[in-house]
Amino acid sequence: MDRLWRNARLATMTGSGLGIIENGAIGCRDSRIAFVGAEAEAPGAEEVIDCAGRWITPGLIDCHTHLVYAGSRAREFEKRLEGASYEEIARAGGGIASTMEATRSASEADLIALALPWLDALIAEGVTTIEVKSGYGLTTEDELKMLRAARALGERRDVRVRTTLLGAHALPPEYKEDADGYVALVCEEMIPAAAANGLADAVDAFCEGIGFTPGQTRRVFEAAAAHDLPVKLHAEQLSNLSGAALAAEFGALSADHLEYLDDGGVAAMAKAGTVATLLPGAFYFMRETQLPPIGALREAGVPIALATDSNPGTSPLTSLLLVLNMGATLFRLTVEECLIGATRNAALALGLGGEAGTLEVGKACDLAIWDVEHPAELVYRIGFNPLHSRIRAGR
Ligand code: DI6
Ligand code: FE
Repeated sequence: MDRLWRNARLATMTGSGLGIIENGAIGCRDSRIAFVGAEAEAPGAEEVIDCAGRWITPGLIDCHTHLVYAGSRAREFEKRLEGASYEEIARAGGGIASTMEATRSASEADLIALALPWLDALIAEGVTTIEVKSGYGLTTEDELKMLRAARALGERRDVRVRTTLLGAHALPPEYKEDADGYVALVCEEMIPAAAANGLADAVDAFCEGIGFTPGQTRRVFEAAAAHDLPVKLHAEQLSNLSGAALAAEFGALSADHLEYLDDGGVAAMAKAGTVATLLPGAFYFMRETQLPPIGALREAGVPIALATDSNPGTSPLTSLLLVLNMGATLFRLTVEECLIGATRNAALALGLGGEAGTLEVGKACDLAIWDVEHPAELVYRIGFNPLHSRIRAGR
C-alpha cells in the first residue's frame, strides 16, 4: 500500500449505524481505499500516518448546490425582511431572474472566480465531492457556460464535481408568454448540447407554481432519458404538485426539498429507490414552517440525504456542518441520519454509490479526519470547524 492512516477511530458509514471501528486503520493504494479495519490486521505501507486517535469519516458530499452564479441578492433579502414574499419578488421580475441577468453578463472566468471562495469554504469543512447545478443562464449558451465553469472548479481545486443541467429552473423573460416554447428549447437544444459536450451528469427541474408544471417537467425528463442522463427534481418545496412521484416514475436519483411531500410521493420514492435530499438551509432561510414528512420517509426506508442548496435566493449557505446541525435541530434527524445524509446517501443522490460516501475497499480514498471525541460533535457544534485534515483520492 502507498499510505496507511493508523491509530484512528473510523465511522465507515456502512451497515446499519455509523459503522464504527475503534483502533482502526485505513490503507490506500493508487488513490483507492485498499484496507479498512482493525489496526492489528493492517498490512504495511510506504508511508504511515499516526492519527493520534482522531476520527475518520468519508469525505463529506454536498449533493445539491447552485454554487455558480453572479450578482448579489442581499437587497432582496432586505425586502423580504420588510415583508415581501419570495414568490412576490419572483413574479415582479426579481429573484432568480435578477441572478440570471448577472450570470448572463458574467464570463466563464468571472463565474469561476466568484465560486472559488464559496467552494473553499466547503472544502475547509472536509467536503470532497460537490454537485453544482446550472439554471441561472437560461439560454443554451449561458447554461453551457455555467456547466463549464462548474467543471473547471474541479480542476482548480482537488474536489470531485458532478454537474447538473437545470435549464428548467425559471422562465426567462424572453419566453414570458411561451413557457412551452422554453421547455422545447430545454429539451431540443440544451439537453442535447449538454449531453454532446459531456457537460452534465444529470438533469434537474424546478416543478412548482413559479417554476414548471408536472407536464412540462415530464417533457424535460423524457428528453433527459433520450440522452441517457439520470434525473433529479426540485419537488414539493413550496406546494404539492406530486413532483416527487413523477421523478420516481423516471427512476430519479433524488427528489429534493420535499416539505409538501405526501404519502403517495413517499411510497413512489421508496419503490423507485429515489433519495430524499432535504435542504434545511432553505427551510431556515425561507422561515418555512411545513416540515418534510421525516417519519414517513423513515418508515418507508427512503434514503435521506442532506445538502446546502447553496444559492443566492433561498440558501446563501456554504457550511455543510451547519446543515448537519440544522438537520438535527430543525428536522429532528438523528446524529446517524445527519452524518449518513452527508456521506453515504449523498453519494447515492449523485449516482456515486460505488465510488464515494463510505469507507470501503475499492472506493476512492476520500477522507475527512476530525479533532473530535465522537462524530456526534460534528452535528452538535454550531459555527466551529474541527477538521484536522482532508484527503482526496489518497492525498
Ligand atoms: N429552489 C430553490 O430553493 C432555489 N431554486 C429552486 O428551484 C432558489 C434559487 C434562487 O432563488 O435563486
Ligand atoms: Fe436548489
